[in-house]
Amino acid sequence: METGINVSSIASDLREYEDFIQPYEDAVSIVQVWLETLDKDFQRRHKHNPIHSMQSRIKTLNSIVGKLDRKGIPVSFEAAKDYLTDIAGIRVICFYVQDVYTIVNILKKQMDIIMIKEKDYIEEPKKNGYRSYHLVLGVTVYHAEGKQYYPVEIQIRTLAMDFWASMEHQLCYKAVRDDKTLLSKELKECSLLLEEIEGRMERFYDPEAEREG
Ligand code: 0O2
Repeated sequence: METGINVSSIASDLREYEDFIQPYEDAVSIVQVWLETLDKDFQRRHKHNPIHSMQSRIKTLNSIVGKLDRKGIPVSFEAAKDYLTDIAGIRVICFYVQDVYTIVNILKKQMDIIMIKEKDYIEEPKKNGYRSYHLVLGVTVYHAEGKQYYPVEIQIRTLAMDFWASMEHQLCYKAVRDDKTLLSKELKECSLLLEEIEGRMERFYDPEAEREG
């Protein structure tokens, strides 16, 4: 029966995607182990877990194709490898702003990494109010044939920053609305309020006290 769908071509694309994506999954696993170790070590030394939670994600084939298309780059796995640094991503949610910087500093000291991109949107928030620390690390993945760096985008932010980013994404993503100006103004104000609130709460956090307790 002629379905118009080339099943063997889809199967071969999927196989190619699986081969392509495997080292990115390996790179994410490596960073997750670093972060889990760091969190446990910090708890042992300071009686405090800097990491509240973590999520990782690998871009789907559809999303890779969509992003290359949007950037006007002809779609291929080679192009994805050369131009996309967010195929593998990890989001790390912390309690306090100082935890974010603790994690950033420890990650930067890991062996077998290169720094590809670093943006401190906490020190310098985006115009819309977005706050977060972004790193793209090249993480060494060892294969039978040798080793290679694969980029992992790591977004590190506090609970308050994550709350704002999730709400902003929910309210703005693909939304067609006629109150955009008011919404942007409100979101900016909410970001400043949340920054103030987390600062007030963080003032009560004393790492020395936790160590003694
Ligand atoms: P998704 O679906 O979360 O992956 P890039 O866009 O990656 O080519 P750029 O501009 O250097 O390059 O990226 P940047 O500024 O480091 O931001 C990358 C990611 O941070 C975004 O990925 C979002 O996840 C998050 N982000 C950045 N700005 C905002 C913002 O204003 N609001 C929210 N909610 N999230 C933001 P993607 O690919 O846009 O989306």
